[in-house]
Amino acid sequence: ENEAEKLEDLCAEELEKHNAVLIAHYYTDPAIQKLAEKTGGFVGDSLEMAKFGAAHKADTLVVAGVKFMGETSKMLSPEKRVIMPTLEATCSLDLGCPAKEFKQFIDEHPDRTVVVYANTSAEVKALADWVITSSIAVDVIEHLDAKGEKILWGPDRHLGGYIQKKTGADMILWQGHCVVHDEFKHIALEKTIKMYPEAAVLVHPESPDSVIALADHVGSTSQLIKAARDIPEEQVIVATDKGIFHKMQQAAPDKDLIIAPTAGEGATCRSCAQCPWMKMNELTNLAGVFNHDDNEIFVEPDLIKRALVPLERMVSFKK
Ligand code: CIZ
Ligand code: SF4
Repeated sequence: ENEAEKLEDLCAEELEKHNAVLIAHYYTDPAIQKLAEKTGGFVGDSLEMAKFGAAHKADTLVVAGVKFMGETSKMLSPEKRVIMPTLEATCSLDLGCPAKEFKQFIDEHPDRTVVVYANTSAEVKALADWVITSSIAVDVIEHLDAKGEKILWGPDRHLGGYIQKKTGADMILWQGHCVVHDEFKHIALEKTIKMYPEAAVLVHPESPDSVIALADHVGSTSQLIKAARDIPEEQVIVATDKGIFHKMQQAAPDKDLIIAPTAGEGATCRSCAQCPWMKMNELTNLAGVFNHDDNEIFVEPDLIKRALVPLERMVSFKK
């Protein structure tokens, strides 16, 4: 047995000993995703992760992802213990949307329905009428627009702009962005497309609109995985965190997956299609997750009560 296998076994033993289940995001290290698969846990997008956690019988949910995912899991399963390999793992959308300033933004537009992306703090969710993920974003905004509602959207400006274009809804956007998706580049992607003229282009809508414009398919993580499986093309260029390749390759085993370029030629990228916070989830900190008490997620009961209103709308939304 090599070191990595030993660590993996140790993690699996610890999970079992503590009646815990591992719930991982698509963007985490494949080693973490494999462990979740092997131990009866789950790999998915943030909404699927929270739903899986709420339905599971384990006492403890180990959430490998970023802080807002731990918080959402806790709010949907307040009776369970929710712990994370590290509480340092956050998200540039969450960081770029402080509750106090977002509250001011809302107060400036009292006539608007407040819709926030799941990638926000519990405090920001508690201010919202709706929480949505990218998998249901367009459908929910269409539903609200049809009722004549005007929207105040936060925090991702690219996703917001994409939904606005797609639905024609009246939307005012908070100007946040994801450091990973914001780095996908139009010109460099055009070059990649020239190199692989037969390839289909799949893009996550947190990417800039100039990159979305080159896409054959735009969608959430789970939707992109389904697209990779269902499209006829043998080659697929993908603009999202490359952690997704683990599950995408399982869904489309014979296809050639190519990561979209994150910066112009010769330039250095900050994230290189890898979320710096997702990357903080490692087998080493996962192995020790039960040994200390400073990595548990707590959310104030009053905050849970308020945030659950828009969260439950998200969970029970049907097109
Ligand atoms: O970019 C993210 O963090 C995503 C795609 C989150 C999610 O909803 O799974
Ligand atoms: Fe946030 Fe972007 Fe990382 Fe997702 S990939 S957690 S949106 S910084």
